[in-house]
Amino acid sequence: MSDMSTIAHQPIYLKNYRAPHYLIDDINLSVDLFDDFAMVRSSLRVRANKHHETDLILNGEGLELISIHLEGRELTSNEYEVTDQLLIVRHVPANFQLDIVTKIYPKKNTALSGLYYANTSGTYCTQCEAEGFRHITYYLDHPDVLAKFTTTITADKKYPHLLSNGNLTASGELPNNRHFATWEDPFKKPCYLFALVAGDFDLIESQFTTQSNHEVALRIYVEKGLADQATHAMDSLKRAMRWDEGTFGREYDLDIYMIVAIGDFNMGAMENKGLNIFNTKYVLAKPETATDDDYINILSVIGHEYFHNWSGNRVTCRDWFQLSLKEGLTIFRDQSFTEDELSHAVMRIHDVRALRETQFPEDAGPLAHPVRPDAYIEINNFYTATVYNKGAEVLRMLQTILGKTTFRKGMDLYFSRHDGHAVTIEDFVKIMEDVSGLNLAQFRLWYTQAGTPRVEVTDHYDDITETYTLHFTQTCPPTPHQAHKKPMTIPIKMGLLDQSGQAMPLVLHQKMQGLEHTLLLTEEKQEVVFQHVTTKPTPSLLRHFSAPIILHYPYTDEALRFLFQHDLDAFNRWECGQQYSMRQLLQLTQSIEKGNALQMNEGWLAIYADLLMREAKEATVDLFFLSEMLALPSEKYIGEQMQTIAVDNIHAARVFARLEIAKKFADVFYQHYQANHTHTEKYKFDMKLIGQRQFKNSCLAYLMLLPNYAELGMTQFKAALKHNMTDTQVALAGLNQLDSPLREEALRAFYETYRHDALVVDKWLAIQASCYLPNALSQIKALYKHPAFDIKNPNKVYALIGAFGRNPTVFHQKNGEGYLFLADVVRELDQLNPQIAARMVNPLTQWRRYDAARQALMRERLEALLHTSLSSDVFELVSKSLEEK
Ligand code: B3K
Ligand code: ZN
Repeated sequence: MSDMSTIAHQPIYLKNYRAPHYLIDDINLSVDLFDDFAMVRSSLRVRANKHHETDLILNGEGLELISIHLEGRELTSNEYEVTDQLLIVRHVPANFQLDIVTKIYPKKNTALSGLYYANTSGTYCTQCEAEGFRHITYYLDHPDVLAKFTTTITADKKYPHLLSNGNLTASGELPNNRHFATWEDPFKKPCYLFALVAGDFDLIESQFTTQSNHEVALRIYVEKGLADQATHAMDSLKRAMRWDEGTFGREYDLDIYMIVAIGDFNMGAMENKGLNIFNTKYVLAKPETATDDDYINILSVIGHEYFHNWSGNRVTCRDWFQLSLKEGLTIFRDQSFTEDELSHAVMRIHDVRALRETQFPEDAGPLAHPVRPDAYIEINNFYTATVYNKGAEVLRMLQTILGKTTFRKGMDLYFSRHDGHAVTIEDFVKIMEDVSGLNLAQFRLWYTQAGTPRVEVTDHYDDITETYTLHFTQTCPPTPHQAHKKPMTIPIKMGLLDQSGQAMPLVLHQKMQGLEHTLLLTEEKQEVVFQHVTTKPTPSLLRHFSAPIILHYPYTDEALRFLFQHDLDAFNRWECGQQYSMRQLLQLTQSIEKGNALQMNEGWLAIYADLLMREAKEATVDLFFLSEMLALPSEKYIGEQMQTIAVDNIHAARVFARLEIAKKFADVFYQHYQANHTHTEKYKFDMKLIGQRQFKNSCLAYLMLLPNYAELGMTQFKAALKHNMTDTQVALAGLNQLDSPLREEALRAFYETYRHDALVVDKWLAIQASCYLPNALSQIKALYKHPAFDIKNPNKVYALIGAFGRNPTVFHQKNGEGYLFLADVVRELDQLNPQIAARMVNPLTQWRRYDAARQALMRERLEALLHTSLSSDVFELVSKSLEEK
């Protein structure tokens, strides 16, 4: 690794946190937008904080400083110093006015951080979290500096909508076909929540009356002509507002709530106060272009950004190490919201699947970090599954341990005690201790220890004493810079089933605990003895996934099948099915490795028979849930169970199993398909219809593995095209894996139909990037050059390159071509947009999990990258992934 690059990328440590020397109470910002540049005038009211030092150090990057005045007097060049990243004003008084003018170039901003011009939408917009504001003007760009913002925007009238945070206080005409608008945000906020938008939009409007009868104007701004695609987003917003009042007593606080949808956006969305900016992907939906999953994701992301108004905006983070304070909490809130609104079982399954496929590998790899990291080089690299999703799991555990009522009390106290402040995770945990009277010292380890804990469970039944004993042993593997771990507090929600599948009463310490109980593990080894257990029970453990751990109990195949049928906890029914399938898939993988003949296990097929012939026919069946029960564990998750991920054998095993299931149950799949497929029914976002669509499409996906049914897929594809994207996409995804002229025909028709709809073109790219036919990589490379692809547009990169990186057999093909292609893309991307480049490099950083030949090829690419000039974003990930263990 070259010394130069190491010196340029210095880590920042939590232990070095200091309160700011200066505070800014008010900022008056005026942004004049011109075709080629923007002038930014910022008037700051600055005051010394407790520790008065005489130099004021402001952050600023890529700015042209035009002038600087202190108390109205222009400073001479020896009174301040400008570096690449700072503006240092020497010998300032304790309280003063600072006026700074800078010039910036939004159209040249390809990193999409700060103020930029979004090409695909033809609008100006901002993204300031985490450190974008310093690309707009010199400022104390830290979350613990809270100021009142007044913002004036001037622009040509071709941008009719000029928006910023808070309430509109003035607007009007200016000479030269220009106009202005002034916005005032009454709530003090850190600059990462600042937003500005200038553009031409269609607007959909509605109102919401809060529980205390406050009228709020709701506005969603979308690209011209797309207003009909914002109705689901508007509906989702109202559902979120109502839910947060009912569940957490949180009410909205401004007169207006605005959402703007932008086509070029690095992330999903951003919670700027009163003016959320969203990726179009999480706003726009209509039946012919959006799938059920898109509709669900919109509900959840709209909810997420709305919930941030309290968990993030009213109470914010002291520093970026506390990121999970707002992100973990807000994910927890949005997960609870979609569970309540849609389905407790299915949403939990989705969330756990995502956790296992993204966060568990992160926790087991070279980039593992605690939910509250203690060092970073580039904070944007820490918007991770660990900070977000594991952070949410930690709060879910806290709610489980404290009980809903006490947890809610804690939330209320958190919001009232810290309203208007920038606080820490410790402040949050302290409150939960205050309201519960519990000592959470050990629980805090969830924030500081990285790695996924593993819990081994064994049991013993004594029919003489009628006691049943569970033995638990917990361990947590070493992670970078953390060799040894302490035992953690782990809540295990559980129940016992008797031989007929009935829940057994749980008696502990001679006390009746009901039919379900949460055990709290705290020791490395622990034992729990249940009394009055009249027959040998089958334990159902970790219900609803009550802790983010890997739990292992040595179930027999029969016991798994039994729980799969009888467990009262829907999540665990699914989980037992997954465990059963996982066993079989791992055995098949081994058989392939040894060159043995492959055979399907009868018990496994019996599970499918039971689902399809019995459960699917019951009057009360939940088809949405059933479609989850039909799915096999993903290749990614299978690989996670192995020391060395056998990419090709896993793929072959899974293909074999799916094909055998399809063959065995073709007729019944077809019956269910027919029974649940309607050509005429209009799409509705409704749980029953979603269930039907998901189930019949699961059946279709199996059927399409059989040559006889390719035409059935094509028929659905053609009928659904232009009407129902859920049905279109599933059929296309099936056709996409067929070496048949139907594949080309469908892909062509799809593109011709939707070539002008950016979000649907993204689907077209992602589907092809998920193809595992032999020539897939060359097709992906061709798409990279296709006019539909645009490396400057994050959604296009996520669609093509993101999906390619998740396509195991193609990315990991033995000749290393996949690695070479990805590394080339990352290098090109890093020059334009480091945040996106850093996201794309991730699959290479997992090199230690593969065989020696692949390891060598992946390392070679990583080392070559390190010898080029990299952004701190990519540098941090690549260098950490190469560090000696
Ligand atoms: N808070 C933003 C994420 C910002 C990411 C900066 N790299 C969106 C969200 O989590 O709601
Ligand atoms: Zn968030």
